[in-house]
Amino acid sequence: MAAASAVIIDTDPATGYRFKDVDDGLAILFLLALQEEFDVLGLTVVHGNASQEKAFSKAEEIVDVCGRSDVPVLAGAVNRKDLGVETAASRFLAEAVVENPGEMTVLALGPLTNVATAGMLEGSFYEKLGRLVIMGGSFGSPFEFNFFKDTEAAGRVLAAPCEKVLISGDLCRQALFTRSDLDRLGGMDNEVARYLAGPIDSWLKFNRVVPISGKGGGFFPWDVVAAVYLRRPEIFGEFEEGALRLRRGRLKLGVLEPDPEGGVSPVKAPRRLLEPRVVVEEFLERMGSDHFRYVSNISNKSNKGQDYSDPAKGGCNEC
Ligand SMILES: [Ca+2]
Repeated sequence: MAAASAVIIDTDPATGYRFKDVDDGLAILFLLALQEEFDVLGLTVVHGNASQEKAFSKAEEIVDVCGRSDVPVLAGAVNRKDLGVETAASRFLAEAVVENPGEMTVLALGPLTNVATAGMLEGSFYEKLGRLVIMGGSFGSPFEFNFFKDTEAAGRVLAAPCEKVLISGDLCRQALFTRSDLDRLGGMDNEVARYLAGPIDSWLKFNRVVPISGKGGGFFPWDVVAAVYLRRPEIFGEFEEGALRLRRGRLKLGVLEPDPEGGVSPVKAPRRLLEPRVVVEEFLERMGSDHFRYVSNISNKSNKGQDYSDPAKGGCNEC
C-alpha cells in the first residue's frame, strides 16, 4: 500500500455553535477517517466561521472526540490584521513544508491569513509546498466568505508560485447535504456520527428558515467538497487553468477575475462536479465505515459538542 500522504488542514471549525456552518468539522473527520490514505499532521486554526478562540476549542474537541488527540492543534491568526504576524499555526505550516519539500498538502478551509503568513515567514514556503487546495473565491455569485474575510491574504496566495487548486463557492453549490443524508448519518453505529448529527440537524433547520445555503433543501457542504477533492479528483471536471486575482473596487467580496499580469502562477479551478452526489456519499461512506466504530470518547464531550451558546452572527459561506 502506498504511504499515506501528509496533510495539514488549515481550518476555522464552528461545528455545533449556534447558527454556524458545520462544514469544517465534517471535512476534518472525513480525512481523519481515511487514516490509511491521509496522514493529518496537524490542524492550524484560523479566524473565520468563529472567533479564533472558539474555533481552536472546537478543533481540539473534534480530534478528541474521534480519539485522535495525537493530532496537534495550533492557534493562528485572530483576524486579518494578523497577516504577517507569526503564530503557532503559521510557524507550524512554514516548518512542516520546508522540512518536507514537495511532500506536504495544505488543505485551506478558512480565510488564508495563516497560509499567507507562512509564506511571509519562510521565503521557500511556496516552492517547497507539494500542493495547496483552497476552498474559497467565487466566479459567479457576488460573495464568498473565506476570501472576503482576508482579501489581502487571498491575493497573496493566488499569486504565489506553487500548484494551487481552487474549490470555489460556485463549485460547492453543486453538492447538497439533505435531511435524508442526516437520517443515514444518525442511524450509524458509531458515536462520531452521532456527535455530528445534532449540529447538522440544527444547521438544516436553520437553513430551512433562513435559506442562506442550499435554498432550504439542505446545505452546501463547502469544505467537504474540498476535502473530497483530495481523494476523488476525477469527479471534478472542466478545469480552468490561468492566473486569477480578486476583483478590485466595491465588488471585491471574494469574487475572482482573470489576472492578465499573473501568468507565472496559474490556478487550477474545477468548474463542475461531474458526479455531485459522490461528495456526500464519500463522506457518509467513511462515517459509516469501521474506522470510528470503536471510538467512545464522546461521553465527556457531548455537552461541548452541542454548544449552541455562541451569540455571534455570521459564519457560513453565504452569511
Ligand atoms: Ca471553513
